[in-house]
Amino acid sequence: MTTPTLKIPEGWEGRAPDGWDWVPLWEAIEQGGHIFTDEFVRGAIDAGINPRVILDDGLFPGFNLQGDRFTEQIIFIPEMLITARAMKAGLALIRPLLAANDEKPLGIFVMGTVLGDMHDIGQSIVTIMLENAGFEITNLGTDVHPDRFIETAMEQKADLVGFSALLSTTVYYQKVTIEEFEKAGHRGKVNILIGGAPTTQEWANEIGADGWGKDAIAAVNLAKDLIAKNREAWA
Ligand code: B12
Repeated sequence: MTTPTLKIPEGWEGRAPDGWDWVPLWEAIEQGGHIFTDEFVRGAIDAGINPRVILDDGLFPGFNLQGDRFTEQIIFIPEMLITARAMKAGLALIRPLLAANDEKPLGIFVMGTVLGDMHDIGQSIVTIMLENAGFEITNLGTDVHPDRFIETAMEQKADLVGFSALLSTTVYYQKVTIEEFEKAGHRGKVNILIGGAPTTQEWANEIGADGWGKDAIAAVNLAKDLIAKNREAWA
């Protein structure tokens, strides 16, 4: 077993104002201090720090430290949950700053975490980045039944649908949800993207997804590449 340590983002000083100190935020996320996180992130925004820098240099170090401890079973669900709550308090503040302006959306995207899976930090980050890139997103949250994905895709006339899964047991529902789109006769109308730590390009190929994104940047590039393909399908 390795003892997890805080990974300090290289060169962070150059991305923050002189004298800035992220340590209180790293510790707040680590300890699950969501109220302090909210206040600190507001201060970082007021100080003019780029929201992506706040995410990478401010929010992730404490989250990743706890994530590594959770993986090593040094901490357990309650501690991880309060860290996730603090992380989400920070994400909520930077989301509007990263969101796109009111131009016509690049495409309509329905995102969610599949049935049985409660993990939503990664898909929330992908959602923010897609919004930032100009997509209109409906995020269905976690534990999403295949029927709900299908109903929402129909209502929204979605171009793209994204299924996140973090458990080796729930990736199965990525496959099931694709099958349900097929059974409902809507598979040809949407591009389906999958993601989440246990997923791979091979898994995406195997279950017939249109793409796999290893992270939020890959997800945006993929979504942009796919958008033209089925644009007229709902016409
Ligand atoms: C936080 C966390 C939790 C929190 C979730 C809180 C929340 N609101 O999300 C809580 C405490 C609730 C939790 C619970 C459980 N967890 Co958990 N959890 C984690 C942890 C530490 C971090 C996950 C995370 O947020 N990563 C950070 C984000 C940014 O990364 P990401 O999700 O991979 O997303 C990126 C990419 O994958 C991609 N992406 C993600 N989604 C999508 C979607 C699309 C469409 C695209 C294109 C891309 C994309 O882009 C994202 C951004 O770059 C991981 C371990 C780890 N260090 O990863 C374990 C982990 C995922 N959990 C695990 C387990 C076992 C569980 C539990 C079963 C524990 C238990 N005994 O009950 C429960 C399951 C509950 C359930 N039914 O879902 C295991 C899974 C093992 C496995 N392979 O199945 C892990 C790997 C820990 C471990 N090694 O043991 N967990």
